Order: sequence, then C-alpha cells, then structure tokens
Amino acid sequence: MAFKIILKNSWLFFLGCLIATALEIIFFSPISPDLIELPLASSVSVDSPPNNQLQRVTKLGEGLLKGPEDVAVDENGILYTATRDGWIRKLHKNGSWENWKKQESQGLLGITTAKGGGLIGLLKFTEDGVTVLGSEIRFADDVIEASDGSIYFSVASTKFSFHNWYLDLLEAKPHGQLLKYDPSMEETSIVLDGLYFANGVALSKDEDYLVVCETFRFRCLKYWLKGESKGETEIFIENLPAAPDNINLAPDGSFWIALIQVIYEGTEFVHTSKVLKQIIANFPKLINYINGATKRAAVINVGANGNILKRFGDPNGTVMSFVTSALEFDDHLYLGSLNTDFVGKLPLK
Ligand SMILES: [Ca+2]
Ligand SMILES: [Ca+2]
Repeated sequence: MAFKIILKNSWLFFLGCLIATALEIIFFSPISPDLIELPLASSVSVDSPPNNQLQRVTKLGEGLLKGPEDVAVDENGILYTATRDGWIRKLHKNGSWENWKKQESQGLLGITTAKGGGLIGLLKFTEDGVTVLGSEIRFADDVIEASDGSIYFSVASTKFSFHNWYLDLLEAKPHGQLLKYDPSMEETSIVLDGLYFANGVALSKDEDYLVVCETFRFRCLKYWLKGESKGETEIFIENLPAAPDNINLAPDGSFWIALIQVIYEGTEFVHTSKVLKQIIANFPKLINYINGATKRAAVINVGANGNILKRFGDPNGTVMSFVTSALEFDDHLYLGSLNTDFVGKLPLK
C-alpha cells in the first residue's frame, strides 16, 4: 500500500516537473520564434565540386589573434583586424604585428579602411582619435565607406547582442537594419529596416549600388544608390548553400562572400519547429548540436550579375572553420574567422 502511494506521488512529482518545465520554456522563453525558410534542395552544394583550397592557407599572426572576424587592407598594404580581446591589430609589410587600438567591447566585428586614413568599425579610428557613428546600437556588423564620405553599416539585430546571436537565429525574425552615417551632418539614419540578420555590406565598383547580406535568409540584397532604380531593393543572390557573412568587393568588380554553416546537416528539422527552438533557447548549450559553423569553412566569388564564379572550402574544418570574411588584395585572399587564432592567406594565382 505504502509502496503504491510513493509510486503515485513520484509520478505526480514527475508530472509536475514536466508541466513546470513546459510552462517555463513557453512563457519565459527569451525568444518568440518564427520558422526559417531553408535554402531549396536544388541549390548548389557548398562542397560541389569538392575542394579543400582553404586548407592551403598560410597562417598570419597565429596564436595572437582571437577570432579575427573581419580583415581590411589599406592602400599601403597594411592589414587590420579586430579581435575578441578588444584589440585592433595591424600587420605591417615587414611582417610585424602592432597592437594599434584597444576598445572596451569584444564585439567589434566588421571593419573597413577609411579613405582619409584610419579604420572604421562602429567607431571611426584615426591616429588622432575616435568618432562614434551611432549610439545605442546593440549589434553592429559590417561597414563600408563611400567616396562621398557616407558610411553604410549593418545592424545584425536590434533585439539580441553579439554574445547571444544564436537567439536571433532561433527567433528568425527580421531584427536587422542597414544604416547610413552622414559625416557632414554627424547623423545616422535607417536605409533598410526589417532585414534578417543584416551582415556583410559592400559597395559595387562604380558605387551605383550596395549589397547587404541577410545571413538567416541565405541571400544578399542589392540596394540601388544611383540611376533610375535609386532607392529600390532587389535580390542580388539567393538560395545560397550556407549563410552569408561578410562580403567584399574584389578588384575586378566581383564579390567575395564568406558562407557559414549555421545549420548542421541532419538538424534542419529544428528550424521547422517553434517548440524545439524554444527548448534550445532555454538550454543554450544545445545550440552546439545544431550549429555547424565550427565544422567547416566556405567562401564564394560572385560576379556582379549574381552568378557564382569560384568556391573555396575546408569541408571538414581541418585548417579553417567559421570563416566570416574573405578579402582580395594583391592576388591573395585574406580570410577572417570567429573560430581561429590567425588570419588565413591564400594565393589566388
Ligand atoms: Ca568589412
Ligand atoms: Ca559579419
């Protein structure tokens, strides 16, 4: 009899815990998720044709650079990168590294060299000091400067920060923006709102349009700055085989786009279930089981017409993984990553 009561109470306790956990997950979840539109099955594979070109990189600054997400090279051939310890470091042409500027945040991601000298992230750094481009920006991502001095930059999410970016992935709502800083007015305005994790930003060779990548939509948009379509937005490339991160203009007018594997093979089903997303948002360590970013690397070269021209990869992440940036300079490709302690350098000829 007593055994039966204990058994019954145990079941009640178990049931109570189960209901409490379900209520916690649904009502106190940090996200209110939408479902992700995954790339169509017909899309080209990121590994097709298979290649492991990114395993051939020379490692620059190995051990010194923690998560160098983006790279920039100035006209004198000096390479810059911002790392997760808050340093912006310079690689001089003689091969020596300089700890150039230190900032409080560890979340400075995209950078670009400034036309008048110096470097632009969410802050503009010059030898003389620092200019703030926008206040109360939670999660700035990539940035580019036009020749008229306007600075365009992406905000990946207005809801989540760099440190919980995966919540934005799980929520899958358009919290991203493209902003413009006008240096003459010292004002920042919204160019595009409602973007899905706005990430890489690049200007075309003639600066008649810019491309902004929407990571969790597996596509990049073209926004016209000049001509009869000025102010209009259209698709530049869509249905990408992985999620686009930073984008850089190449000297020939094409673009290099880094692709991250935000959805691991076999775990696609997570993004078709709101309940599963809420469970993962409550138990963040589970994200490691569905995020394939650290398992491989891929970059593509896309023509101005939106066609893929070249692709380089490290299909099992042996040397490079989570490559977030590819920049062409002087017949070499410089590769940034959130999962390496070096910048990769790959000869293109
Ligand atoms: Ca950049
Ligand atoms: Ca980025």
